[in-house]
Amino acid sequence: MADADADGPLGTFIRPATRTFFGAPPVDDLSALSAQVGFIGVPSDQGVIIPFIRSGASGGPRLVRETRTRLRESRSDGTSAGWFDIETERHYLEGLRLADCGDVLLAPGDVQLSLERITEASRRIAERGAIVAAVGGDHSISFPVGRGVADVFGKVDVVHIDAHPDFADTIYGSKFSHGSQLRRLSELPTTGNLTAIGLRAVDRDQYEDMKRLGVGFASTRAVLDEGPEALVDRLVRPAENLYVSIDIDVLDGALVPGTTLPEPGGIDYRQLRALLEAISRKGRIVGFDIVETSAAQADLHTAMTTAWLMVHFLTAIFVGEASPTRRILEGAAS
Ligand SMILES: [Mn+2]
Repeated sequence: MADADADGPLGTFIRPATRTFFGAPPVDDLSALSAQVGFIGVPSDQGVIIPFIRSGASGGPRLVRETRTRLRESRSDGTSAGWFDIETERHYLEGLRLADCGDVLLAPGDVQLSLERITEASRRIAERGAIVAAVGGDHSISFPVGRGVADVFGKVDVVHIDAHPDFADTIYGSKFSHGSQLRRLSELPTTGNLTAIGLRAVDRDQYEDMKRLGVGFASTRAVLDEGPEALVDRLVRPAENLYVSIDIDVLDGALVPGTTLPEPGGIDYRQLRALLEAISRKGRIVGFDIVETSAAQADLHTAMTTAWLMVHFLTAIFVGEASPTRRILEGAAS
């Protein structure tokens, strides 16, 4: 059979020197973006609580670009060659239009300006009709990315998947760390229902605040006891628009030694994948981020896990039988 790898943009045996996410065509003019998924790297360390936590998540986008899943590089027409799944004996995502929109140029020493740039990039990708797929970076980026997506879609429900709630009003006096971004998202008038899943390392005051402010939440134990599908069905309400924020540290610390703050006792890859598949059935996915893949330990295993998770989530979004995103996009295309 034909080798899916052979049909690269430069022919059979060479590839562009600069790697992009999944070999997607690079886009440097967002106003000309024409894709179903727009990847954007957000190489931020600015939200990390230093010196208590080791930084390095700014290297996440580079590490994820360097990995290689079974999702093959672009065909000569620029669309994805897709990936083969032996478990279902099907080929997924062939012909999907992916684009690598590059990295947000963060403003050195100016957090507010950096946040504005992240929001602007996300808004412009969403305006072009692409799902915003942001790769962090530390978790503080979810607030500006989610804000940019909500600028385009209006009401957006948020699902936060993380070992930690990141729901502190302030941490050491700052409102924009990687421990506060869910709280900032909750304050946006565009944010609807908010759900946090996979929690196991939680300060009591954040637990009390989530209860007081109506955030739906589930501990890691609840995911294990109920199972991912039943838990999502109980906790995540059907939504018109959904933004999903995935901290890779929701996985057991042994599985992701290259994340910023690995926590023991987490869920495994299959359980996280099942959570995302169940969430993809709850509403149109208008954007997601995947964060805290860190270069501090130069761990390509964690980056590979991150990349595979994106492939599996995109497959659920674009191929899943009960995916509202798929129905909406097919309706728009016909
Ligand atoms: Mn987090």
